[in-house]
Amino acid sequence: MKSTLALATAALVATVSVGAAQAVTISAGAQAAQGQPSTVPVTQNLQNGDFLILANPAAGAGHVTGDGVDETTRWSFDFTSHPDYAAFVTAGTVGKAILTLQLSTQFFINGVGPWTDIAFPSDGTQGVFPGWAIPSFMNGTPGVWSRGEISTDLVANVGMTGASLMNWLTGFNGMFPMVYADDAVVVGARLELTTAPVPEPASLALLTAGLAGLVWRRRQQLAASKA
Ligand SMILES: [Ca+2]
Repeated sequence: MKSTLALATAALVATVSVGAAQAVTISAGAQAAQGQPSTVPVTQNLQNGDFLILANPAAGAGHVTGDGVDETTRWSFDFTSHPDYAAFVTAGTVGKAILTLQLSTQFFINGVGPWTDIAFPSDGTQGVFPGWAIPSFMNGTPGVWSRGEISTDLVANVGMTGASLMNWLTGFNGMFPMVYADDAVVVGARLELTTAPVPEPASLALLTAGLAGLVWRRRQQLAASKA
């Protein structure tokens, strides 16, 4: 009885110690073949490196796929080959999700772009919400390509939950489908996921001390019952 309790307590302390390990971070990127792609007719999709730019026949007259106007772009972040992927999934919760987009556009309204754009995890059917409403962060002249980079934390700044992002990641077995729309060419993208904070060392020490106290008291009780 006594040894069983001691073993169980040791196992519990060991489990807590593993949980107190450093936060795990995994990242994945996607890259375009061309920042100003060779365009195709508006009725055709355009694969631009890792990014698939979807045809949009509803775009206005004169538009083509790849001009960075009224276009939806899809890709997947591939975490499957990251060495810490398994450890990340085991940790169970996403605490931070830093999404970085490099955009190239020639579509400026009142000198700013992109215009009313959005990005979020999506496989084309379902998604994780709320989406990231991307502010206009580039200045430029219509018809002249400009490039810029912007980042956000999808949890802290956008309002997606860590649980829904983890479900998305595991639901696609380490692939992480994304969508962006609609007035720029996505040149590059990166997603860095970090596990949620672990218990503070102080509270962990208290927990361990509490368990040690329980073991000591149980031993005293056992000793007393044998006396
Ligand atoms: Ca737009």
